[in-house]
Amino acid sequence: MVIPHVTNHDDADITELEAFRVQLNKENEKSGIKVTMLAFLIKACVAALKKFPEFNASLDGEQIVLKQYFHIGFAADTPNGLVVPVIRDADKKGVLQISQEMSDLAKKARDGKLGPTDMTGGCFSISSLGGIGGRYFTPIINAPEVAILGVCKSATEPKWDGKAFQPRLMLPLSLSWDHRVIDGAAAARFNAYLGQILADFRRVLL
Ligand code: CAO
Repeated sequence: MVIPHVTNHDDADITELEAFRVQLNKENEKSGIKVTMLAFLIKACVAALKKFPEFNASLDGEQIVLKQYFHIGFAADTPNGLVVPVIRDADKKGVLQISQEMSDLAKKARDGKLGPTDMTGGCFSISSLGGIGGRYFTPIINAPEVAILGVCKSATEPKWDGKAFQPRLMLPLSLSWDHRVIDGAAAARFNAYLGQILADFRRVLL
């Protein structure tokens, strides 16, 4: 299948979110659950998919099918190659539960033990190279999904606040989308909204 494939790049300020994540991990040290940036990204994407429903869709021939549920796939690198396990109903789960499920699924993936139900039914995917490196890339859409978010390694950068440069932790985002279903303005808005949520997570409550 040939998909007219476009990627928009943007940055999100995750300074406060990363501080919160580090604090949560200190508080939860004994629980054995490590809260990851990817778990927050899944929740942020669910909020963006609710606001921009055309991203939570699939193409069935000429027909656009809008999904009423939020199953989010995440790319996992394994000794046997790339797999995309799916967190089902991510809208109904908290960041701690998503972190735990992701860790279990990533382990299953590395051990080659994922079953077909662990990898099917996704609405939207995230591919994080944050733990490895790089700035931006073009993630390939996981058809029949119509969009995928790529994330690279965050870095502290000087940002002008109107009076002075401030050190801010910036996360590079790369959103690929299917031009038959989505247009460039919507993609830019999706990234901008995602950036707003990641900068101040209270916005998911709005
Ligand atoms: N920026 C900077 N550092 C980051 C980061 C980011 N965006 N995301 C994660 N990190 C850091 C974490 O803080 C952690 O550091 P410590 O070990 O010091 O705590 C380390 O990277 C590992 O991160 P993590 O435990 O949160 O794991 P993860 O959620 O990033 O990754 C998984 C899990 C399964 C996605 C990963 O192992 C993997 O397979 N990544 C590759 C995915 C891939 O191949 N994508 C390309 C597919 S082509 O489209």
